[in-house]
Amino acid sequence: MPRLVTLAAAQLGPIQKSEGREVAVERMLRLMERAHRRGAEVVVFPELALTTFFPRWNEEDIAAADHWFETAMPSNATAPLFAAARKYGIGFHLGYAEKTPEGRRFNTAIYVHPSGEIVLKYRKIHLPGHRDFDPIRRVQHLEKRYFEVGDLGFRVVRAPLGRERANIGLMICNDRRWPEAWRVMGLQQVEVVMVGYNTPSLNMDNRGFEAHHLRVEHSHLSIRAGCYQNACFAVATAKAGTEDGHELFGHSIIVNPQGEIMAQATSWDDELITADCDLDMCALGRSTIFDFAAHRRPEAYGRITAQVGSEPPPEWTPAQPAE
Ligand code: ING
Repeated sequence: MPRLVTLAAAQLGPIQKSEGREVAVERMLRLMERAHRRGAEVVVFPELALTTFFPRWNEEDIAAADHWFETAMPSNATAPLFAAARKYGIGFHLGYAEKTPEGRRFNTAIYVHPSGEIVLKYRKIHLPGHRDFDPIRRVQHLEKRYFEVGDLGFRVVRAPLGRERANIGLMICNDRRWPEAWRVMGLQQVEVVMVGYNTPSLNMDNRGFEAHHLRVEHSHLSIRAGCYQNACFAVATAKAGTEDGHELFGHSIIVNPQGEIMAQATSWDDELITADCDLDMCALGRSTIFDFAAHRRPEAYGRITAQVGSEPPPEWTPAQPAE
């Protein structure tokens, strides 16, 4: 008997710096209503879904950025999302900037049960970009300034998903580029990874040429590989479009454990894509090619946790001197 769940990626178009949370929440409620009509049981919203991608803006005094952060979840502004979840019987994933009562700041994501209860929380571990204003860059990417490295690890939990129960894991944006993030969850038998992202459509590092089409290609490559190599589904949802002149790409996708793209957004605006996912599809990879217990050799992987950066290899020299 298949364990069928209808998953949805609720891609958001741009949110301008001047637009408040209520604008984003209103658009998200429309997408939840559409998801309900489509029979979707879970909706995945993007990273930092309530505001513009503010790490592109430098604030000397970090407290001046506090208005981008949520100090409560749900809050008055986000309570309608929790009410809609109960009304439609839909679970949802939400990415947002979190400021804790102790004043710590994280790039955070939660998965919320249709009852409105938070099932799982994750705080972004791989923070790309830089800490201080970088004059070389075309656009700033100050995630290391505004957020601490997440302290909750890559946890997987078995919880209701639609009418079934599934092993659910969360990651955020840049995490998808790091195979370690996928594998730590694969080692917990993750079946559905929910990942939101805000990714510039052009390389802003200004430190070398990257062909434009590779921006989307690299994102899809990372997600498809993660799913295939860990026998899981992923719902990857973009915030897209032009925010105050800065373009983010869309191309949200739902991927199956064979690494196949089941559905893809084609706009750079608010768009809902859905897929009927048979969670039992994870079992094939997990019991054959990626049967970790049968095939993995951790004794050969020491460098992966022993090292942070890479180091140059030893030089080879010929045993016999050249004539
Ligand atoms: N954004 C980008 C991402 O990882 C980036 C940053 C883009 C890094 C392209 C490397 C290459 O998709 C966030 N928010 O992590």
